[in-house]
Amino acid sequence: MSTNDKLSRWVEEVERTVCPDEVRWCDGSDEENDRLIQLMLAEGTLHILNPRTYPDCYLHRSHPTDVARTEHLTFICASQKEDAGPTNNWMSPAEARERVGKLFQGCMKGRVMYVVPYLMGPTGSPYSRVGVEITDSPYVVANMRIMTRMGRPALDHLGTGANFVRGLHSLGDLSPERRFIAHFPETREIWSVGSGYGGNALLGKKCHALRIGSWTGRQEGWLAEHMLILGLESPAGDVMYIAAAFPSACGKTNLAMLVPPRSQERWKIWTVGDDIAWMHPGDDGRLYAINPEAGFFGVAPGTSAKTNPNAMSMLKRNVIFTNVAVTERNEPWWEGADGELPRRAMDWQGKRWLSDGKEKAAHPNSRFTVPARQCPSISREWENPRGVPISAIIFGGRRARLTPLVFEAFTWSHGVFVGATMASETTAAATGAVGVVRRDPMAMVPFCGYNMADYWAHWLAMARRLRHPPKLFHVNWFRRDPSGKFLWPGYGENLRVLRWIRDRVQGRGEAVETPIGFVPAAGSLELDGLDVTPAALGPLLSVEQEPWKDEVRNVKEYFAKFGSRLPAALAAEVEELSQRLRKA
Ligand code: SAT
Ligand code: MN
Repeated sequence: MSTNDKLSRWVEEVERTVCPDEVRWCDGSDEENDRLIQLMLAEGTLHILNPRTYPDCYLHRSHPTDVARTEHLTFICASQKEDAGPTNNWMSPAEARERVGKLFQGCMKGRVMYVVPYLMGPTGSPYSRVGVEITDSPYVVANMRIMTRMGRPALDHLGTGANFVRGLHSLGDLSPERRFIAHFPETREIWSVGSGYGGNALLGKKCHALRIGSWTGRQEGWLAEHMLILGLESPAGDVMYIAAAFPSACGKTNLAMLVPPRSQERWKIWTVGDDIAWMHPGDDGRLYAINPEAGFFGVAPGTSAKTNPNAMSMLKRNVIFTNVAVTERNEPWWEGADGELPRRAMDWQGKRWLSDGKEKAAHPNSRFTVPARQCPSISREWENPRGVPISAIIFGGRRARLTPLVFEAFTWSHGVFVGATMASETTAAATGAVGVVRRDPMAMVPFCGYNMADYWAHWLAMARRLRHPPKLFHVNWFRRDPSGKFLWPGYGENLRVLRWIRDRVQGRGEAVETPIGFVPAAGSLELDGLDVTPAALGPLLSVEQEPWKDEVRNVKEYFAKFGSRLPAALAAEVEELSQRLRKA
Protein backbone atom coordinates (compact mmCIF):
# COMPACT_ATOMS: atom_id res chain seq x y z
CA MET A 1 0.00 0.00 0.00
CA SER A 2 1.05 3.57 -0.42
CA THR A 3 0.51 6.70 1.62
CA ASN A 4 0.38 8.73 -1.58
CA ASP A 5 -3.32 9.21 -2.24
CA LYS A 6 -2.87 10.05 -5.95
CA LEU A 7 -1.09 6.75 -6.42
CA SER A 8 -3.60 4.79 -4.32
CA ARG A 9 -6.50 6.29 -6.22
CA TRP A 10 -5.02 5.40 -9.59
CA VAL A 11 -4.28 1.84 -8.46
CA GLU A 12 -7.87 1.41 -7.25
CA GLU A 13 -9.17 2.75 -10.52
CA VAL A 14 -7.05 0.26 -12.50
CA GLU A 15 -8.15 -2.53 -10.18
CA ARG A 16 -11.80 -1.80 -10.95
CA THR A 17 -11.04 -2.04 -14.67
CA VAL A 18 -8.86 -5.14 -14.81
CA CYS A 19 -10.63 -7.11 -12.01
CA PRO A 20 -7.70 -9.11 -10.59
CA ASP A 21 -8.11 -11.85 -8.00
CA GLU A 22 -5.58 -10.09 -5.82
CA VAL A 23 -3.48 -6.90 -5.71
CA ARG A 24 0.12 -7.07 -4.53
CA TRP A 25 2.37 -4.06 -3.93
CA CYS A 26 6.00 -4.89 -4.70
CA ASP A 27 8.91 -3.67 -2.61
CA GLY A 28 11.73 -5.38 -4.49
CA SER A 29 12.86 -7.33 -1.40
CA ASP A 30 14.69 -10.65 -1.60
CA GLU A 31 11.80 -12.46 0.10
CA GLU A 32 9.32 -11.13 -2.39
CA ASN A 33 11.61 -12.08 -5.27
CA ASP A 34 12.10 -15.60 -3.88
CA ARG A 35 8.34 -16.09 -3.70
CA LEU A 36 7.92 -14.90 -7.30
CA ILE A 37 10.69 -17.21 -8.51
CA GLN A 38 9.10 -20.17 -6.72
CA LEU A 39 5.77 -19.31 -8.27
CA MET A 40 7.22 -19.11 -11.79
CA LEU A 41 9.15 -22.37 -11.34
CA ALA A 42 5.94 -24.07 -10.23
CA GLU A 43 4.01 -22.59 -13.18
CA GLY A 44 6.74 -23.60 -15.60
CA THR A 45 7.37 -20.03 -16.85
CA LEU A 46 10.88 -20.14 -15.39
CA HIS A 47 13.48 -22.90 -15.36
CA ILE A 48 16.34 -23.23 -12.95
CA LEU A 49 19.82 -23.42 -14.48
CA ASN A 50 22.77 -25.41 -13.12
CA PRO A 51 22.93 -24.18 -9.51
CA ARG A 52 26.57 -25.18 -9.15
CA THR A 53 27.94 -23.27 -12.15
CA TYR A 54 25.15 -20.67 -12.47
CA PRO A 55 23.81 -19.99 -8.96
CA ASP A 56 20.53 -18.04 -8.88
CA CYS A 57 20.27 -18.06 -12.66
CA TYR A 58 17.04 -18.81 -14.49
CA LEU A 59 15.75 -19.28 -17.98
CA HIS A 60 12.50 -17.89 -19.31
CA ARG A 61 11.08 -18.89 -22.68
CA SER A 62 8.75 -16.34 -24.15
CA HIS A 63 5.89 -17.11 -26.49
CA PRO A 64 7.39 -17.86 -29.96
CA THR A 65 5.48 -14.92 -31.47
CA ASP A 66 6.68 -12.60 -28.72
CA VAL A 67 10.45 -12.35 -29.00
CA ALA A 68 11.26 -8.73 -29.90
CA ARG A 69 9.88 -5.23 -29.82
CA THR A 70 6.98 -4.79 -32.23
CA GLU A 71 7.40 -1.35 -33.71
CA HIS A 72 4.32 -1.55 -35.95
CA LEU A 73 2.17 -2.04 -32.85
CA THR A 74 3.77 0.81 -30.91
CA PHE A 75 1.85 4.09 -30.89
CA ILE A 76 2.37 7.64 -29.76
CA CYS A 77 -1.05 8.88 -28.73
CA ALA A 78 -0.51 12.64 -28.66
CA SER A 79 -3.62 14.72 -29.30
CA GLN A 80 -2.12 16.19 -32.50
CA LYS A 81 -0.91 13.75 -35.15
CA GLU A 82 1.87 16.18 -36.18
CA ASP A 83 3.31 15.98 -32.67
CA ALA A 84 4.01 12.27 -33.19
CA GLY A 85 5.55 13.04 -36.58
CA PRO A 86 6.28 10.89 -39.63
CA THR A 87 8.55 8.38 -37.87
CA ASN A 88 5.97 7.28 -35.30
CA ASN A 89 2.69 5.41 -35.52
CA TRP A 90 -0.02 7.66 -34.24
CA MET A 91 -3.41 6.95 -32.76
CA SER A 92 -5.64 9.62 -31.25
CA PRO A 93 -5.90 9.40 -27.47
CA ALA A 94 -9.65 8.86 -27.77
CA GLU A 95 -9.27 5.99 -30.22
CA ALA A 96 -6.50 4.40 -28.14
CA ARG A 97 -8.56 4.66 -24.96
CA GLU A 98 -11.39 2.92 -26.78
CA ARG A 99 -9.45 0.24 -28.73
CA VAL A 100 -6.72 -0.54 -26.24
CA GLY A 101 -8.83 0.24 -23.17
CA LYS A 102 -11.27 -2.48 -24.19
CA LEU A 103 -8.52 -5.08 -23.96
CA PHE A 104 -7.89 -4.19 -20.31
CA GLN A 105 -11.51 -4.75 -19.25
CA GLY A 106 -11.41 -7.68 -16.86
CA CYS A 107 -8.03 -8.80 -18.27
CA MET A 108 -6.64 -9.78 -14.85
CA LYS A 109 -9.51 -12.06 -13.80
CA GLY A 110 -7.91 -15.11 -12.22
CA ARG A 111 -4.55 -13.31 -12.04
CA VAL A 112 -2.56 -11.30 -9.52
CA MET A 113 -2.13 -7.59 -10.19
CA TYR A 114 1.36 -6.46 -9.19
CA VAL A 115 1.98 -2.80 -8.43
CA VAL A 116 5.62 -1.94 -9.09
CA PRO A 117 6.87 1.51 -8.04
CA TYR A 118 10.26 2.13 -9.61
CA LEU A 119 12.85 4.87 -9.77
CA MET A 120 14.72 5.62 -13.00
CA GLY A 121 18.08 7.10 -12.03
CA PRO A 122 20.26 7.07 -8.92
CA THR A 123 18.67 7.44 -5.51
CA GLY A 124 18.77 11.08 -4.44
CA SER A 125 19.41 12.47 -7.92
CA PRO A 126 17.44 15.55 -8.95
CA TYR A 127 17.38 14.02 -12.43
CA SER A 128 15.76 10.74 -11.38
CA ARG A 129 12.11 10.09 -12.19
CA VAL A 130 9.44 7.84 -10.73
CA GLY A 131 7.18 5.44 -12.55
CA VAL A 132 4.70 2.85 -11.41
CA GLU A 133 4.07 -0.22 -13.52
CA ILE A 134 0.99 -2.30 -12.91
CA THR A 135 1.42 -5.74 -14.46
CA ASP A 136 0.06 -9.27 -14.32
CA SER A 137 3.42 -10.82 -15.25
CA PRO A 138 5.70 -12.06 -12.45
CA TYR A 139 8.50 -12.25 -15.05
CA VAL A 140 8.12 -8.52 -15.67
CA VAL A 141 8.30 -7.86 -11.91
CA ALA A 142 11.48 -9.94 -11.58
CA ASN A 143 13.09 -8.11 -14.51
CA MET A 144 12.02 -4.66 -13.31
CA ARG A 145 13.62 -5.49 -9.96
CA ILE A 146 16.96 -5.85 -11.75
CA MET A 147 16.54 -3.05 -14.27
CA THR A 148 15.27 -0.32 -11.91
CA ARG A 149 15.40 0.73 -8.27
CA MET A 150 12.14 -0.78 -7.12
CA GLY A 151 9.96 -0.08 -4.11
CA ARG A 152 11.18 2.21 -1.33
CA PRO A 153 13.59 4.44 -3.32
CA ALA A 154 10.76 5.20 -5.75
CA LEU A 155 8.11 5.91 -3.09
CA ASP A 156 10.53 8.10 -1.14
CA HIS A 157 11.43 10.07 -4.26
CA LEU A 158 7.75 10.51 -5.11
CA GLY A 159 6.67 11.59 -1.62
CA THR A 160 3.14 12.96 -1.73
CA GLY A 161 3.50 14.29 -5.28
CA ALA A 162 1.66 13.25 -8.41
CA ASN A 163 4.67 13.31 -10.71
CA PHE A 164 4.96 9.69 -11.76
CA VAL A 165 4.57 7.88 -15.06
CA ARG A 166 1.54 5.59 -14.98
CA GLY A 167 2.27 2.31 -16.74
CA LEU A 168 -0.34 -0.38 -17.21
CA HIS A 169 0.75 -3.71 -18.61
CA SER A 170 -1.08 -6.97 -19.17
CA LEU A 171 -0.04 -10.10 -20.98
CA GLY A 172 -3.61 -10.21 -22.25
CA ASP A 173 -3.87 -13.34 -24.37
CA LEU A 174 -0.42 -12.76 -25.97
CA SER A 175 -2.03 -12.64 -29.37
CA PRO A 176 -0.28 -10.34 -31.86
CA GLU A 177 -3.77 -9.34 -33.07
CA ARG A 178 -4.51 -7.89 -29.68
CA ARG A 179 -1.09 -6.43 -28.95
CA PHE A 180 -0.56 -2.67 -28.48
CA ILE A 181 2.07 -0.52 -26.86
CA ALA A 182 0.43 2.89 -26.51
CA HIS A 183 2.01 6.01 -25.06
CA PHE A 184 0.09 9.09 -23.91
CA PRO A 185 2.93 11.58 -23.48
CA GLU A 186 0.67 14.50 -22.51
CA THR A 187 -0.63 12.61 -19.47
CA ARG A 188 2.54 10.50 -19.00
CA GLU A 189 0.75 7.18 -19.33
CA ILE A 190 1.77 3.92 -20.99
CA TRP A 191 -0.64 1.13 -21.90
CA SER A 192 0.93 -2.12 -23.04
CA VAL A 193 -1.03 -5.26 -23.71
CA GLY A 194 -0.45 -8.61 -25.41
CA SER A 195 3.32 -8.95 -25.02
CA GLY A 196 5.62 -10.07 -22.23
CA TYR A 197 8.83 -9.23 -24.07
CA GLY A 198 11.58 -6.77 -23.09
CA GLY A 199 11.01 -3.32 -24.45
CA ASN A 200 7.29 -4.02 -24.92
CA ALA A 201 6.70 -5.01 -21.30
CA LEU A 202 9.46 -3.64 -19.04
CA LEU A 203 7.86 -0.24 -19.15
CA GLY A 204 10.64 1.63 -17.34
CA LYS A 205 13.02 1.02 -20.21
CA LYS A 206 12.10 2.15 -23.72
CA CYS A 207 8.53 3.30 -22.97
CA HIS A 208 9.29 5.50 -19.96
CA ALA A 209 13.02 6.30 -20.09
CA LEU A 210 12.98 7.06 -23.83
CA ARG A 211 9.52 7.70 -25.32
CA ILE A 212 7.91 9.53 -22.39
CA GLY A 213 11.39 10.68 -21.26
CA SER A 214 12.22 12.37 -24.56
CA TRP A 215 8.91 14.26 -24.52
CA THR A 216 9.48 15.37 -20.91
CA GLY A 217 13.11 16.21 -21.68
CA ARG A 218 12.07 18.63 -24.40
CA GLN A 219 9.58 20.33 -22.08
CA GLU A 220 12.13 20.60 -19.29
CA GLY A 221 15.31 21.25 -21.27
CA TRP A 222 17.21 17.96 -21.15
CA LEU A 223 17.90 14.98 -23.42
CA ALA A 224 16.71 11.36 -23.06
CA GLU A 225 18.92 9.33 -25.38
CA HIS A 226 19.49 5.76 -26.58
CA MET A 227 23.13 5.90 -25.52
CA LEU A 228 25.71 4.02 -23.54
CA ILE A 229 27.91 6.00 -21.15
CA LEU A 230 31.53 5.05 -20.56
CA GLY A 231 34.59 6.47 -18.84
CA LEU A 232 37.93 6.26 -20.67
CA GLU A 233 40.80 6.24 -18.19
CA SER A 234 44.28 7.07 -19.46
CA PRO A 235 47.48 5.57 -18.08
CA ALA A 236 47.90 8.85 -16.16
CA GLY A 237 44.63 8.17 -14.37
CA ASP A 238 42.37 10.90 -15.79
CA VAL A 239 38.91 9.80 -16.93
CA MET A 240 36.98 11.22 -19.86
CA TYR A 241 33.28 10.39 -20.22
CA ILE A 242 31.77 9.57 -23.60
CA ALA A 243 28.17 8.81 -24.58
CA ALA A 244 27.41 6.80 -27.71
CA ALA A 245 24.24 6.10 -29.66
CA PHE A 246 23.89 2.92 -31.70
CA PRO A 247 20.73 1.12 -32.80
CA SER A 248 19.65 -1.95 -30.81
CA ALA A 249 21.93 -4.97 -31.13
CA CYS A 250 24.89 -3.04 -32.66
CA GLY A 251 27.32 -3.64 -29.80
CA LYS A 252 26.48 -0.92 -27.25
CA THR A 253 26.89 -3.32 -24.35
CA ASN A 254 30.23 -4.56 -25.70
CA LEU A 255 31.57 -1.02 -26.18
CA ALA A 256 30.38 0.07 -22.73
CA MET A 257 32.33 -2.82 -21.17
CA LEU A 258 35.32 -2.81 -23.51
CA VAL A 259 38.50 -4.50 -22.32
CA PRO A 260 41.58 -2.92 -23.92
CA PRO A 261 43.81 -5.18 -26.00
CA ARG A 262 47.17 -6.34 -24.67
CA SER A 263 49.14 -3.55 -26.28
CA GLN A 264 46.88 -0.93 -24.68
CA GLU A 265 46.48 -2.50 -21.28
CA ARG A 266 47.39 0.63 -19.38
CA TRP A 267 44.11 2.13 -20.57
CA LYS A 268 40.82 1.28 -18.90
CA ILE A 269 37.13 1.55 -19.70
CA TRP A 270 34.58 2.14 -16.94
CA THR A 271 30.93 1.35 -17.55
CA VAL A 272 28.30 3.88 -16.48
CA GLY A 273 25.44 2.58 -18.65
CA ASP A 274 24.89 0.40 -21.72
CA ASP A 275 21.61 1.59 -23.24
CA ILE A 276 20.07 4.84 -22.01
CA ALA A 277 21.44 8.24 -21.00
CA TRP A 278 19.56 11.17 -19.49
CA MET A 279 21.64 14.30 -20.05
CA HIS A 280 21.27 17.71 -18.43
CA PRO A 281 23.19 20.96 -18.77
CA GLY A 282 25.13 21.50 -15.54
CA ASP A 283 25.88 24.79 -13.75
CA ASP A 284 29.39 24.72 -15.21
CA GLY A 285 28.05 24.73 -18.78
CA ARG A 286 28.92 21.10 -19.43
CA LEU A 287 26.51 18.27 -20.25
CA TYR A 288 26.02 15.72 -17.45
CA ALA A 289 24.67 12.20 -17.96
CA ILE A 290 23.03 9.71 -15.64
CA ASN A 291 22.15 6.12 -16.44
CA PRO A 292 18.48 5.81 -15.47
CA GLU A 293 18.72 2.00 -15.31
CA ALA A 294 20.07 -0.30 -12.62
CA GLY A 295 20.74 -3.35 -14.77
CA PHE A 296 21.62 -4.54 -18.24
CA PHE A 297 19.17 -6.20 -20.64
CA GLY A 298 21.77 -7.32 -23.15
CA VAL A 299 21.78 -9.41 -26.30
CA ALA A 300 23.22 -12.88 -25.55
CA PRO A 301 24.27 -14.19 -29.01
CA GLY A 302 27.78 -13.10 -29.88
CA THR A 303 28.70 -12.48 -26.23
CA SER A 304 31.94 -14.32 -25.44
CA ALA A 305 35.31 -14.01 -23.73
CA LYS A 306 36.57 -12.41 -26.92
CA THR A 307 33.77 -9.93 -27.52
CA ASN A 308 32.88 -9.05 -23.94
CA PRO A 309 34.84 -10.72 -21.12
CA ASN A 310 33.28 -8.41 -18.51
CA ALA A 311 29.81 -9.52 -19.51
CA MET A 312 30.87 -13.16 -19.34
CA SER A 313 32.01 -12.80 -15.76
CA MET A 314 28.91 -10.90 -14.65
CA LEU A 315 26.66 -13.57 -16.19
CA LYS A 316 27.61 -16.29 -13.71
CA ARG A 317 25.04 -15.53 -10.98
CA ASN A 318 21.75 -13.67 -10.43
CA VAL A 319 20.79 -13.64 -14.08
CA ILE A 320 17.49 -14.09 -15.86
CA PHE A 321 18.14 -15.44 -19.33
CA THR A 322 15.41 -15.17 -21.93
CA ASN A 323 15.20 -17.40 -25.02
CA VAL A 324 18.73 -18.78 -24.87
CA ALA A 325 19.48 -22.49 -25.43
CA VAL A 326 20.43 -24.89 -22.61
CA THR A 327 23.09 -27.56 -22.78
CA GLU A 328 22.89 -31.04 -21.30
CA ARG A 329 24.75 -29.65 -18.27
CA ASN A 330 21.80 -27.30 -17.86
CA GLU A 331 23.91 -24.27 -18.64
CA PRO A 332 22.89 -21.38 -20.90
CA TRP A 333 24.27 -21.36 -24.42
CA TRP A 334 24.00 -19.18 -27.52
CA GLU A 335 25.54 -18.80 -30.95
CA GLY A 336 28.93 -17.14 -30.64
CA ALA A 337 29.51 -18.41 -27.07
CA ASP A 338 32.95 -19.67 -26.05
CA GLY A 339 34.01 -23.26 -26.53
CA GLU A 340 32.71 -25.99 -28.74
CA LEU A 341 29.19 -26.48 -29.99
CA PRO A 342 27.28 -28.40 -27.34
CA ARG A 343 26.70 -32.03 -28.30
CA ARG A 344 23.18 -31.90 -27.03
CA ALA A 345 21.10 -28.89 -26.29
CA MET A 346 17.55 -27.67 -26.11
CA ASP A 347 16.77 -24.71 -28.32
CA TRP A 348 15.11 -21.49 -27.19
CA GLN A 349 11.69 -23.06 -27.57
CA GLY A 350 12.65 -26.04 -25.41
CA LYS A 351 12.88 -28.45 -28.32
CA ARG A 352 15.78 -30.80 -28.92
CA TRP A 353 18.34 -28.95 -31.00
CA LEU A 354 20.12 -30.62 -33.90
CA SER A 355 23.49 -28.97 -34.34
CA ASP A 356 23.30 -29.35 -38.13
CA GLY A 357 23.55 -25.60 -38.66
CA LYS A 358 19.99 -25.31 -39.98
CA GLU A 359 18.28 -23.82 -36.94
CA LYS A 360 19.66 -21.45 -34.36
CA ALA A 361 19.77 -22.82 -30.82
CA ALA A 362 19.30 -19.47 -29.11
CA HIS A 363 16.92 -16.87 -30.50
CA PRO A 364 18.99 -14.13 -32.25
CA ASN A 365 17.39 -11.59 -29.88
CA SER A 366 17.79 -13.74 -26.75
CA ARG A 367 18.77 -11.70 -23.73
CA PHE A 368 20.24 -11.60 -20.25
CA THR A 369 18.99 -9.43 -17.41
CA VAL A 370 21.66 -8.75 -14.82
CA PRO A 371 22.27 -6.15 -12.06
CA ALA A 372 24.70 -3.42 -13.17
CA ARG A 373 26.67 -3.68 -9.93
CA GLN A 374 27.82 -7.17 -10.98
CA CYS A 375 29.76 -5.74 -13.90
CA PRO A 376 33.53 -5.87 -13.20
CA SER A 377 34.03 -2.60 -15.11
CA ILE A 378 31.21 -0.69 -13.38
CA SER A 379 32.27 2.90 -12.83
CA ARG A 380 32.72 4.35 -9.34
CA GLU A 381 30.57 7.20 -10.63
CA TRP A 382 27.67 5.17 -11.98
CA GLU A 383 25.33 6.17 -9.17
CA ASN A 384 26.62 9.71 -8.78
CA PRO A 385 23.43 11.78 -8.40
CA ARG A 386 24.97 14.61 -10.48
CA GLY A 387 25.89 12.29 -13.32
CA VAL A 388 29.18 12.36 -15.22
CA PRO A 389 30.37 15.21 -17.50
CA ILE A 390 30.25 14.18 -21.16
CA SER A 391 33.15 15.32 -23.36
CA ALA A 392 32.24 13.51 -26.56
CA ILE A 393 29.11 12.03 -28.11
CA ILE A 394 29.41 9.30 -30.71
CA PHE A 395 26.78 8.35 -33.26
CA GLY A 396 27.24 4.94 -34.82
CA GLY A 397 25.59 2.77 -37.37
CA ARG A 398 26.09 -0.62 -38.92
CA ARG A 399 27.02 0.16 -42.53
CA ALA A 400 28.85 -2.22 -44.84
CA ARG A 401 29.76 0.69 -47.13
CA LEU A 402 29.99 4.45 -47.32
CA THR A 403 30.83 5.63 -43.79
CA PRO A 404 34.44 5.66 -42.58
CA LEU A 405 35.61 4.14 -39.31
CA VAL A 406 35.42 7.48 -37.55
CA PHE A 407 34.94 11.16 -38.29
CA GLU A 408 34.43 14.30 -36.26
CA ALA A 409 31.73 16.86 -36.97
CA PHE A 410 32.81 20.44 -37.72
CA THR A 411 30.39 22.10 -35.30
CA TRP A 412 27.50 21.24 -32.95
CA SER A 413 25.00 21.96 -35.69
CA HIS A 414 26.91 19.79 -38.18
CA GLY A 415 27.08 17.06 -35.52
CA VAL A 416 23.32 17.20 -35.05
CA PHE A 417 23.05 16.79 -38.84
CA VAL A 418 25.37 13.77 -38.66
CA GLY A 419 23.19 12.25 -35.91
CA ALA A 420 20.00 13.12 -37.77
CA THR A 421 21.15 11.35 -40.93
CA MET A 422 22.51 8.24 -39.23
CA ALA A 423 21.54 5.03 -40.97
CA SER A 424 22.02 1.42 -40.04
CA GLU A 425 21.25 -2.09 -41.16
CA THR A 426 18.32 -3.51 -39.18
CA THR A 427 18.89 -6.24 -36.55
CA ALA A 428 16.87 -8.92 -34.76
CA ALA A 429 16.03 -6.56 -31.87
CA ALA A 430 12.79 -5.66 -33.60
CA THR A 431 10.47 -7.88 -35.63
CA GLY A 432 10.79 -7.46 -39.41
CA ALA A 433 13.47 -7.87 -42.04
CA VAL A 434 17.09 -7.96 -40.84
CA GLY A 435 19.97 -6.27 -42.70
CA VAL A 436 18.01 -3.57 -44.51
CA VAL A 437 19.55 -0.06 -44.35
CA ARG A 438 17.18 2.36 -42.71
CA ARG A 439 17.60 5.90 -41.39
CA ASP A 440 17.76 5.83 -37.64
CA PRO A 441 18.51 9.35 -36.39
CA MET A 442 20.45 9.26 -33.13
CA ALA A 443 19.36 5.56 -32.93
CA MET A 444 16.07 7.01 -31.69
CA VAL A 445 13.62 6.17 -34.47
CA PRO A 446 11.90 3.46 -32.43
CA PHE A 447 12.13 5.49 -29.22
CA CYS A 448 11.57 9.18 -29.86
CA GLY A 449 8.21 10.05 -28.30
CA TYR A 450 7.52 13.07 -30.51
CA ASN A 451 8.08 14.59 -33.93
CA MET A 452 11.66 13.80 -34.94
CA ALA A 453 12.02 17.25 -36.55
CA ASP A 454 11.13 18.91 -33.23
CA TYR A 455 13.60 16.57 -31.55
CA TRP A 456 16.37 17.81 -33.86
CA ALA A 457 15.35 21.38 -33.08
CA HIS A 458 15.64 20.54 -29.38
CA TRP A 459 19.12 19.12 -29.97
CA LEU A 460 20.14 22.25 -31.88
CA ALA A 461 18.78 24.46 -29.11
CA MET A 462 20.74 22.58 -26.43
CA ALA A 463 23.91 24.23 -27.72
CA ARG A 464 22.72 27.57 -26.37
CA ARG A 465 22.54 26.05 -22.88
CA LEU A 466 26.04 24.56 -23.02
CA ARG A 467 29.10 26.74 -22.68
CA HIS A 468 31.28 23.64 -23.09
CA PRO A 469 29.33 21.30 -25.35
CA PRO A 470 30.68 17.83 -26.05
CA LYS A 471 32.32 17.27 -29.44
CA LEU A 472 30.29 15.12 -31.80
CA PHE A 473 31.63 12.11 -33.74
CA HIS A 474 30.42 9.31 -35.98
CA VAL A 475 31.82 5.77 -36.02
CA ASN A 476 31.23 2.66 -38.13
CA TRP A 477 32.87 -0.55 -36.92
CA PHE A 478 31.15 -2.53 -39.66
CA ARG A 479 32.67 -1.34 -42.95
CA ARG A 480 33.50 -4.21 -45.33
CA ASP A 481 35.76 -4.72 -48.32
CA PRO A 482 34.28 -5.70 -51.73
CA SER A 483 34.57 -9.39 -50.79
CA GLY A 484 32.44 -8.78 -47.70
CA LYS A 485 35.22 -9.01 -45.13
CA PHE A 486 35.14 -6.59 -42.19
CA LEU A 487 37.90 -4.00 -42.52
CA TRP A 488 38.24 -3.31 -38.80
CA PRO A 489 38.70 -5.93 -36.05
CA GLY A 490 36.33 -4.15 -33.64
CA TYR A 491 35.65 -5.09 -30.00
CA GLY A 492 38.64 -4.27 -27.74
CA GLU A 493 40.48 -2.63 -30.65
CA ASN A 494 37.78 0.05 -30.75
CA LEU A 495 39.73 1.58 -27.87
CA ARG A 496 42.10 3.00 -30.50
CA VAL A 497 39.25 5.02 -31.97
CA LEU A 498 38.19 6.22 -28.52
CA ARG A 499 41.76 7.37 -27.94
CA TRP A 500 41.72 9.41 -31.15
CA ILE A 501 38.43 10.94 -30.05
CA ARG A 502 39.99 11.82 -26.70
CA ASP A 503 42.96 13.39 -28.47
CA ARG A 504 40.64 15.51 -30.58
CA VAL A 505 38.66 16.64 -27.53
CA GLN A 506 41.93 17.65 -25.89
CA GLY A 507 42.96 19.63 -28.95
CA ARG A 508 45.60 17.12 -30.00
CA GLY A 509 45.20 14.33 -32.53
CA GLU A 510 45.75 15.09 -36.16
CA ALA A 511 42.96 15.06 -38.66
CA VAL A 512 42.32 15.56 -42.33
CA GLU A 513 39.42 17.73 -43.38
CA THR A 514 37.05 15.95 -45.77
CA PRO A 515 33.64 17.09 -47.05
CA ILE A 516 31.88 15.03 -44.36
CA GLY A 517 34.05 15.97 -41.38
CA PHE A 518 37.50 15.40 -39.91
CA VAL A 519 38.97 11.91 -40.32
CA PRO A 520 42.16 10.69 -38.61
CA ALA A 521 45.36 11.78 -40.35
CA ALA A 522 47.87 9.10 -41.28
CA GLY A 523 49.66 8.01 -38.13
CA SER A 524 47.18 9.59 -35.72
CA LEU A 525 45.37 6.32 -34.96
CA GLU A 526 47.48 4.14 -32.68
CA LEU A 527 48.00 0.87 -34.61
CA ASP A 528 50.71 -0.63 -32.45
CA GLY A 529 50.14 -4.36 -31.92
CA LEU A 530 47.40 -4.54 -34.53
CA ASP A 531 47.60 -6.40 -37.83
CA VAL A 532 45.93 -3.56 -39.72
CA THR A 533 48.61 -1.95 -41.86
CA PRO A 534 48.64 1.80 -42.45
CA ALA A 535 47.83 0.98 -46.11
CA ALA A 536 44.73 -0.99 -45.12
CA LEU A 537 43.51 2.08 -43.28
CA GLY A 538 42.90 3.75 -46.65
CA PRO A 539 39.65 1.96 -47.51
CA LEU A 540 38.58 2.13 -43.88
CA LEU A 541 38.83 5.91 -43.72
CA SER A 542 38.07 6.84 -47.31
CA VAL A 543 35.31 9.28 -48.23
CA GLU A 544 34.15 8.59 -51.77
CA GLN A 545 32.60 11.38 -53.81
CA GLU A 546 29.95 9.55 -55.84
CA PRO A 547 28.40 7.45 -53.08
CA TRP A 548 28.30 10.53 -50.84
CA LYS A 549 26.56 12.51 -53.56
CA ASP A 550 23.93 9.73 -53.66
CA GLU A 551 23.72 9.98 -49.90
CA VAL A 552 22.99 13.70 -50.16
CA ARG A 553 20.11 13.01 -52.57
CA ASN A 554 18.84 10.36 -50.23
CA VAL A 555 19.06 12.63 -47.18
CA LYS A 556 17.16 15.38 -49.01
CA GLU A 557 14.36 12.92 -49.77
CA TYR A 558 14.34 11.81 -46.16
CA PHE A 559 14.26 15.37 -44.83
CA ALA A 560 11.37 16.20 -47.17
CA LYS A 561 9.16 13.89 -45.09
CA PHE A 562 9.36 16.39 -42.24
CA GLY A 563 8.02 19.28 -44.30
CA SER A 564 8.11 22.72 -42.72
CA ARG A 565 9.01 21.32 -39.31
CA LEU A 566 12.52 20.50 -40.48
CA PRO A 567 14.87 22.94 -38.70
CA ALA A 568 16.41 25.42 -41.15
CA ALA A 569 19.85 24.66 -39.74
CA LEU A 570 19.59 21.06 -40.97
CA ALA A 571 18.40 22.09 -44.43
CA ALA A 572 21.44 24.38 -44.52
CA GLU A 573 23.77 21.59 -43.40
CA VAL A 574 22.72 19.31 -46.26
CA GLU A 575 23.28 22.16 -48.75
CA GLU A 576 26.73 22.84 -47.33
CA LEU A 577 27.66 19.18 -47.49
CA SER A 578 26.53 19.10 -51.09
CA GLN A 579 28.72 22.12 -51.89
CA ARG A 580 31.74 20.69 -50.11
CA LEU A 581 31.37 17.51 -52.14
CA ARG A 582 31.15 19.48 -55.37
CA LYS A 583 34.25 21.48 -54.54
CA ALA A 584 36.32 18.51 -53.40
O1 SAT B 1 13.67 -4.89 -26.23
S1 SAT B 1 14.43 -3.74 -25.72
O2 SAT B 1 13.90 -2.50 -26.28
O3 SAT B 1 14.36 -3.70 -24.28
C1 SAT B 1 16.08 -3.86 -26.17
C2 SAT B 1 16.40 -3.11 -27.40
O4 SAT B 1 15.81 -3.37 -28.45
O5 SAT B 1 17.29 -2.23 -27.36
MN1 MN C 1 18.50 -0.41 -26.65
